[in-house]
Amino acid sequence: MPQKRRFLHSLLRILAVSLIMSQVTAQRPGFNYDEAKVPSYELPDPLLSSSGTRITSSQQWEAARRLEIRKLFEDHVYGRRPASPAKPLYIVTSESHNALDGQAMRKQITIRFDENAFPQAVHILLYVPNKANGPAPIFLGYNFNGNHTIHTDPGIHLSTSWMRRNQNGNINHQATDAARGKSAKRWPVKRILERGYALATAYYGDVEPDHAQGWKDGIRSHYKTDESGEPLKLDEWGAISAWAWGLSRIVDYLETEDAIDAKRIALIGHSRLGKTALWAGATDERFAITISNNSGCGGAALSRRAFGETVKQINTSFPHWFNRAFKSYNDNEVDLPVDQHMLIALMAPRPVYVASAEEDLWADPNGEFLSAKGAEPVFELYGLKGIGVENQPALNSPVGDQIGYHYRSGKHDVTAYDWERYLDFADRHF
Ligand code: GTR
Repeated sequence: MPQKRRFLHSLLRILAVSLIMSQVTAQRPGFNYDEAKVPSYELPDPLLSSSGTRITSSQQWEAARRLEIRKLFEDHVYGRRPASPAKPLYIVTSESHNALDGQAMRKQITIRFDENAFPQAVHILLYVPNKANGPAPIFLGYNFNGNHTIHTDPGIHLSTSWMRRNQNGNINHQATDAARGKSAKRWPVKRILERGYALATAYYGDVEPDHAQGWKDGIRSHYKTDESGEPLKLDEWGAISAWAWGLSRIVDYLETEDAIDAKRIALIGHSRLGKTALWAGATDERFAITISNNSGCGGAALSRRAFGETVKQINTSFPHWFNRAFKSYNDNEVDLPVDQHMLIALMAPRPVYVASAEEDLWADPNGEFLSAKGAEPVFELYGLKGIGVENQPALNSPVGDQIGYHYRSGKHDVTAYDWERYLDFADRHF
């Protein structure tokens, strides 16, 4: 008997090891996925200003260091952005008070940024729970493939925008009815509404199509000056900054919507849209909570940690996401005046949540944790507790107070598990 048990034990061990190995080899080859092989690095101190002043109070942080760090991210990573449009148009294209079997009000709104001929339009899909008494708190997040993919609700307009993927119901980069509901697994609409939250979403490609020449059909071809009226050249800001600007424009609209409590907006984004959410949350304080789901390199993960995707790789695969200056940090992360923990610190004192997935080694789960952890000293200036633990927690064991974090089992994705944590986090802070 003991022999049989020993045999079973070693069999199980072999199975476990080969499972881990298959996960590692399923990642892109030629990159580091071994924690033991991460060279040592030193992070810039969020509380040491470039003039050498040590920041010891939230007043000092807000008066000087916060702005300084924001500007460093503008200049070296994402780029500046234009002012908000003077006269946006909000066109309600449909409204039903009996959507989803009576659970919600569904409204679709088109934003046109200016009255002039500029064709760019962003289409918002909004659900508000009918059971809400008073303006509802809301989750806002871009979708990857068009509003019609988040639910099979036949009332959702089919997007006519260019679609990045030529699959899952898209033909010649145009959506067809076959694409309806294709991303529904990532959007538990019913559950969000049940828990008392409204939901707003829009297709990020409405703001700028996600490819190297996408700027030609996006807002970057239209806006040529920044917030202070200075010239803003195309390569001085990237698509992530353009998409983040678009999220702020959706907030402009939400502030006019009676059914919504615009003081309780939780912004969520996955992967490249998680990077976008973090930059939007850092630049616009109207986002009361910011949630980064598996955002990885250029998002929550530390750039200096050589693990998974690198700055050089992201700039090579996606030359349009960041500004020109960021490319000078290819193979040269050490010279970056910031690292991503400082991006998370820019949310302070507002709550922020970072989530990683076990099999998502490309996004460097531990690097995402360490960056959330590295933002803690700034939250402490406000007397707030950040993440509260020293090391990355065990799988599926969420931690944190003002900075939430979890490391779930499974792949690079947004799952029901993730959403439950975000809903709990929002309940706790709203
Ligand atoms: C990957 C990219 C990641 C992440 C992801 C996504 O190819 O390397 O940084 O952004 O795409 O957005 O799906």
